Amino acid sequence: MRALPRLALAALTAAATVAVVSATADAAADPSPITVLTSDFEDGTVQGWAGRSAETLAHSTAVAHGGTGSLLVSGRTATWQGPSLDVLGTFEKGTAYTISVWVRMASDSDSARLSVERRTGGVAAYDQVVGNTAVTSGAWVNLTGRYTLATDVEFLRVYVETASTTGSLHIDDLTVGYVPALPVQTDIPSVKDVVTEFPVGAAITGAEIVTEHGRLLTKHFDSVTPGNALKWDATEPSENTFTYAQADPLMAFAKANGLAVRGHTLVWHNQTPSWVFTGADGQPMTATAEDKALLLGRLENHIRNVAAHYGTDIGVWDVANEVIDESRPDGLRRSNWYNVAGLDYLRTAFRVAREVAPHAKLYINDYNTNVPAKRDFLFTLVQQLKAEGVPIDGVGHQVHININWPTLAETESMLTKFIPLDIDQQVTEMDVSIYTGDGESFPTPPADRLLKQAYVYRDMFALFRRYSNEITSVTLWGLADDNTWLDTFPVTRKDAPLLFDTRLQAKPAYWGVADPTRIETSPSASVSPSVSVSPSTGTNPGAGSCAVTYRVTGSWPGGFQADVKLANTGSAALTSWKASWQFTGGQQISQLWGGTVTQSGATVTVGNAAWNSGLPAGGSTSFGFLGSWTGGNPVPAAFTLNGTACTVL
Ligand code: 9MR
Repeated sequence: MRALPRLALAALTAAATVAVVSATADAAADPSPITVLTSDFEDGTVQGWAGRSAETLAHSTAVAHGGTGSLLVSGRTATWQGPSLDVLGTFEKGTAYTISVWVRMASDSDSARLSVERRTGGVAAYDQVVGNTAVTSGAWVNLTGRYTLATDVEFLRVYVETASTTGSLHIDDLTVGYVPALPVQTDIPSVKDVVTEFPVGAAITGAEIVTEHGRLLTKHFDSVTPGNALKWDATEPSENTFTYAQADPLMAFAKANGLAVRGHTLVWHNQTPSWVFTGADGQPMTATAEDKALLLGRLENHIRNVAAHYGTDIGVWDVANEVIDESRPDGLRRSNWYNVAGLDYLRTAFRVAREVAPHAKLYINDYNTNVPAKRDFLFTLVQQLKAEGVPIDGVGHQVHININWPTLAETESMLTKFIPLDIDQQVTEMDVSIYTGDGESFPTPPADRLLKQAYVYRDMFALFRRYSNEITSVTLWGLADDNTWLDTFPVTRKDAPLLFDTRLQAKPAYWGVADPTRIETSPSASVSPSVSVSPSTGTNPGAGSCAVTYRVTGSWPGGFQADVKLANTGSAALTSWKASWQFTGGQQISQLWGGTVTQSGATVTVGNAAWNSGLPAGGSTSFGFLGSWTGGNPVPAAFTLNGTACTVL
């Protein structure tokens, strides 16, 4: 292990802070991470690593990821045994560390995962950083994940373990680094002060109450939803053993800061331990009277304990989550709950929740409620249950959407549909993905997507505010783009669905909610050149009447992402446009958006797409691309627009 000396680290941090401050007007520029730990095993030692039990750790030259040495772990007698490294003196609370390590089995094939063990007051907790990943003896596999310590600890170790075998394994080239946090902007309006028709909330997980994340939460939001901490697997991992270790710190923070809490969630088909659906005979439950009674008993016990633990501190509960499946003829999801208990699980859940938390509003929550078939099944179910006297107070619309879907009209129909039921409605998990298909992947969010997203947020919030008689709160599913479930769903790629960027700075999306007139003019939108779509006439801007801004927004070994802004500084409008330049570093464009590209050797020509052909006098448009480079990545020196040389900004 090579830990950087504290002084050197302090100097690096100070230097980085300077760079960071100047980056606030340019939120897309991510500085290089500061490395705090490395283990390369090139010095013939085990560099401070130890086993988790009685395994044998030795320096090895049998295989190496980089250089000639690696760490060999042998003599494992359980899958949880593996190499571990003390990071207690290295990790600071609230800092998001990126941990990367290479793993290779000595002879078996298995899956490996990367975790952190922490202990507070002698009680151990295990946080998974990277889940099971296939590993063999034939190649090195990289495990990379992010970890933020949320609590005070007296023991903290990073470790690697395997899923099913106990064979020997190698690790090599661990690096741990972080990108220094930027201070939360205090000179911008708070979302909660702008949107006064209903409380606005955010979901948080893990460490998002400490340092800058906590400040972002309290500056902008009235309410908070624990994203995972109140789910069944977190609160009752084994039968009748209740633990609130995850939720209690969030709840205490909410109370101390005057935040309302949405309780999420009491009954769900996900994140529910398998023991819940295991019968007295040890077999998976089926639709027998005995299994049904056992299941409903467990459900009642769970709700009585969890809802009572927080009493009046939780004013709204998502009692039931995602019970509709519109592909079924009756629209009811065939979950274990339904398969064993039919609709009685819903009747029990709402009845018990009302008994234990009579003050709380009780919700049925679902996604894609803008899809007519799903919306209608949900409506019918709520109507039926309410007619029976089941105490449902509200419908939660998750609103996990993207920049192209759904339309505003579909969203409005989602709201109007439920008005006749005379119940409350809440938007419970809103985020707006920048992706419109599974095949897309951008290392850095393209400017035109962020702009489009800002207009979606503007229009959706305007709609919600118009329906403030129906909507009693709007919650976003996350605080900032550094922590979103969409980074791994539906495929692994970096998404940017929220109001604040990965460094907690306001995005154009934020201005879409806070002040739409500033979407394109605010400093945070300087990364988002305006996209002109208005039709216009004319042909050529004439000499010297265009300006080009070419920015590399992300760069990595062999690859990069860039944004290009074209401004028509002439007096004539263009009905179509074509930009051209020469690369001098062997760059090759692999994917371009916002235009159509042809590249012949070093010469690149980008023409307009069908939707952005018009470029009025004084207007501008932008496109972006991913590319590779071999000999370097110099910025092109000269550009033309429709054959005319442009000023390069
Ligand atoms: O945001 C949650 C994520 O951290 C969990 O890994 C995931 C596991 O199921 O659940 C996410 O939250 C979900 C919410 O509870 C219900 N609606 C969909 C959300 C996104 O998956």
